[in-house]
Amino acid sequence: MTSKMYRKYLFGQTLASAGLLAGAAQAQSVSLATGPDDSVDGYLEVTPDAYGAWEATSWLGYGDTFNPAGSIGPSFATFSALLSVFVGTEGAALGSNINLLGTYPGTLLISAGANTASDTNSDGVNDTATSTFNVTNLGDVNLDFVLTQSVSNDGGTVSVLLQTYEITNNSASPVDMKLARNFDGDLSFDGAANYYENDEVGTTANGAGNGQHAYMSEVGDSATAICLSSPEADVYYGSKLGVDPGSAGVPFGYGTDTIVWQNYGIPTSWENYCAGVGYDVNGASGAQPAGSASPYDASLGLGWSISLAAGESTTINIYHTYGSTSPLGGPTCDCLADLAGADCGTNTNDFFAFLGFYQAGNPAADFSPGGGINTNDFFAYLAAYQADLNNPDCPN
Ligand SMILES: [Ca+2]
Ligand SMILES: [Ca+2]
Ligand SMILES: [Ca+2]
Ligand SMILES: [Ca+2]
Repeated sequence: MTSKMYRKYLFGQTLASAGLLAGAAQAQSVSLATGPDDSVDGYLEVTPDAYGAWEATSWLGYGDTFNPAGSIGPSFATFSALLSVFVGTEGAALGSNINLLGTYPGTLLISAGANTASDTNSDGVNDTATSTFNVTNLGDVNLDFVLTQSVSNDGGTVSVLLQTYEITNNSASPVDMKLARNFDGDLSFDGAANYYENDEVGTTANGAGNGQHAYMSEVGDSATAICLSSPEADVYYGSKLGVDPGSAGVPFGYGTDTIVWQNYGIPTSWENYCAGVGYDVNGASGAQPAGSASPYDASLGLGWSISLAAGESTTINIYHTYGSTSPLGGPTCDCLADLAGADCGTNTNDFFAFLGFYQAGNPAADFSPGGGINTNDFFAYLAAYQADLNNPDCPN
């Protein structure tokens, strides 16, 4: 047993011996799947609870199953996946798993209603769930959430879980909050005994114009990739244990630990950083990037900063795309030269971003056919920029 597994095992044993696991409600977890047959390439099953969290069976959750394109059969991908909310120095991990609640002793109170699953495409398998929950401090924090979760397949080997969180501030006071999504994948598709030691993280978000996202996969195998994305997110990160973004003294952890918790949100030095790649740059980490430490555990995250007036609502969409390094679904941007901020608007900020990518030889500057970055790409970018200036959908 590795140190990571042993640590988690001990934690579970402690809870079990304390009697805390007896009758523990994994509140309202439901199975959502793309169809009845897990032998089909692209098959996806996830088991989220009423808060949108799910965990591996080894951590007393109900797991997930994905069948990647090709000879690899159905296998599990997630250790834990959850959203956390922070208001100042108060916070809550939005999940019902007894291990999660032990790891993140929240100061905000959470309570959920029913998680109701349905079969929207009449294939005999539930694919959509709806639920509501509340986050409060019994004082000036009172947030109501309406959550819709659905799985779908693209007709091929890529499937997606879409989670839509509608958030309403029911307090009489305005609220500033930070949300953090954690996806601690432990990809088992390689079949190795220590399957979670050899995953890589990467991103293709920079220059893509479709919001912040990052992915993890078995090294170099996009069929096994899971991409975490949100058009509304402000920041992403791709984590490998031990790597210290910007040498800021806040290294990445195992993926399911308390660093984000202790910082009341994603640490500033992690924002838009991918291990082994850097800040605001596309690429992939490999299994053991510089600075990483055994057992090289990998995870992903997204962050949002949201302010709501009394009574105001907002919506965020979180996509877990299985079988691709880039997001399936969600709005895409038709602005060809939109490189800075991925905000579907083209202006001089995008031009300067291009110059930076061009100088660095970053693939985000590859605008002309053929590999490599050269003057052809420079002229192709100028043409794209001019086209955007003439496009009323790309305000500048
Ligand atoms: Ca397969
Ligand atoms: Ca169905
Ligand atoms: Ca693996
Ligand atoms: Ca992991």
